[in-house]
Amino acid sequence: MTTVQDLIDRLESEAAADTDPETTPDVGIIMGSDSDLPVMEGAYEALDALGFAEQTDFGDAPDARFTYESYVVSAHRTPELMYAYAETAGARGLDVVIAGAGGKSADLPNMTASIAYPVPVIGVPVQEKSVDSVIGMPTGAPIVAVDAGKSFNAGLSAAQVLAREHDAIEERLNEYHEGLKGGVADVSADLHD
Ligand code: RP5
Repeated sequence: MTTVQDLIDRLESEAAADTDPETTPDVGIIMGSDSDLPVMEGAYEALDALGFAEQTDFGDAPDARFTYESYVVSAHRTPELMYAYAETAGARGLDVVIAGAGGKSADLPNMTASIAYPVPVIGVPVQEKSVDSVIGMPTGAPIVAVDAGKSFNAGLSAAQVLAREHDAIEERLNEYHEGLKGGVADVSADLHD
């Protein structure tokens, strides 16, 4: 059985290893509970649509040039794991973290943002009642967040962060936007048929 300490040890050893950044995940997706998964799946869908692939083995040659990883990390049940994940995010090569949590005490995104700083964290309130907890940060402790349940947008935003450094992602985002425009134009044209 994997223990929380096993996961912390793994994160810390990955952070200490001098791993080729080309072989480490670019985006981290974390959520407070596996019950958040149905809402968080939108982030996976967005990244998959942009050509990212899930990477399960840190440091192994990934199937795709751009990859993401995912973990369940609870701010309240496993605060030490949350701390380790956030603190090692930059050293493990993550460029951006998407963090989702639900309930009224949705603290995983905001605490991760504080600890992982300056790695940007995109918060996803899993429910409407989670919005204030995710976005209610004091001055000087920023978080970027999407609306309740909009994890697909979080995936797009994560890709935008990477697109500043990688032309290939910018091209994929541009194609996605062209597709969106085409979809609106088609629907509009249908109204006039
Ligand atoms: C939050 O508590 C989680 O993000 C989840 O949305 C909520 C409920 O968790 P479970 O009781 O379903 O595991 O921290």
